[in-house]
Amino acid sequence: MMQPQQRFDTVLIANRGEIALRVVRACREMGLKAVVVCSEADRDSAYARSADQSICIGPSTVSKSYLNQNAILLAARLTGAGAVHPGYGFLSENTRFSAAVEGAGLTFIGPDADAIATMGDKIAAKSAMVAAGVPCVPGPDTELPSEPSAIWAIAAEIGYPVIVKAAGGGGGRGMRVVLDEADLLEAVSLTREEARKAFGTPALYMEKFLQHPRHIEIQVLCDTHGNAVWLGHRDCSMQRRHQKVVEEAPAPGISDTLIGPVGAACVKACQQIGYRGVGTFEFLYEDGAFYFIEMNTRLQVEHPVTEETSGVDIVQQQLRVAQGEVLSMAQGDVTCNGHAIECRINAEDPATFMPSAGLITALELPVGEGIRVDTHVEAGYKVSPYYDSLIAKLIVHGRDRADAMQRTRAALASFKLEGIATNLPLLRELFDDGAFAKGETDIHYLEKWLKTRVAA
Ligand code: MV4
Repeated sequence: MMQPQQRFDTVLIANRGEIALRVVRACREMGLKAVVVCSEADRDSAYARSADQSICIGPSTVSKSYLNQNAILLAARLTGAGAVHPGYGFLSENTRFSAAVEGAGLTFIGPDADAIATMGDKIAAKSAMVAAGVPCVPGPDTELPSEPSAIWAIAAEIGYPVIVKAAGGGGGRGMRVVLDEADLLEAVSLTREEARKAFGTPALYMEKFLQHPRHIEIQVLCDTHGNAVWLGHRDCSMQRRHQKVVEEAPAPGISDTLIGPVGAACVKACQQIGYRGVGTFEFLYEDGAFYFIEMNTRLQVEHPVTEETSGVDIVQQQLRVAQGEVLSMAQGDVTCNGHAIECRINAEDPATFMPSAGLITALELPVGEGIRVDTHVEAGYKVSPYYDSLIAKLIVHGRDRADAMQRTRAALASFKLEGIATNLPLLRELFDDGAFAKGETDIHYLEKWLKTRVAA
């Protein structure tokens, strides 16, 4: 069911940190009022100060603040907000929250609960993509049966190695690689039990395991009138333990002729589903072919690289389509200029990756043409141990990849942050790596590099 669109003049931001500040900025630029909710730990933060109003909804623990749906809905009612922006993480892909927001007569800035539920069920997502002609990883878009002979038959048909995934999983949770048939049944039963406990459903599916893919994603934007566009692609292969470290747009070495039909299929899938808002189609890319794995129904951390290359303000667009506006651009209006790179700056030990909390005693951000830093921290800010370690995103836009990389090196060199440990030294070292400079990386590259590099 399509919700009737209603205009709103106040947006409640159900998030914290850099993304709360990013959404406040978009609201400001559009003449909307922004209300933020915050925990006791975040009362004095820049984004709480920057909003028109901030409401403390509970203690530092996320379950009592940023995940407290009733407190957030109450804050929306008290402040007269007409819409809720969930940011990323927290409640952004929570079916119940989207439904509760709309049930309270407010606009959820994101897709409807049905679309979130479909994409949250990785089997349902895959079958929707198959139906729209989006290329998927070989393997059935149906639940794995329970009879051993049927399970063996599916794996034999796909060919080893295979990967067993939980329908309720995603983002690297609930999956197991199987190299040969001797290990298959045990892997299935272990994954099934984990899935039952972690996701509340034992449903599994099976795919061909791709051994050296890149992670490439396509950004889409849809209005509520059946219009949809894709805003180009990103490469997010540079990750450690499913945490992205560097993202770039466009994905290096991918031609328009190769990815064009894939983007068109993503747009078609959105139209078939009746998708609204922004979304990301995640693909594995190996030996010249794309394979859909998951769709994220939220604004993503790495959206700025697409903003820089496409010139489209993705957060403003989210707010516009949520107001019921018709998309102001057609596919032919979307062009990609130059190259953008994002570095995630984390408060963590560069050697052990342990989170580092504490006081930022000095902060000097890089400046210059094409340099953007999305952050909520400042000198005197205390990094709390309660939340994600992401404290800033350095986004550099250059005329081509080599230019963007060279300017990223310069920006990293002049990025001064004192008082707590960060991954800045690691990023500086990574940008001196030859294979990365050539774009010769895959999803395993960073973890291998971390094991073999000679410590500086
Ligand atoms: C895969 C795969 C290889 N083959 N599926 C990990 C996160 C989740 N989004 C899906 N993931 C993978 N699915 C098939 N059929 C390898 C991964 C994977 C991965 C994917 C993207 C980025 C980083 C990754 C790291 C390890 C494994």
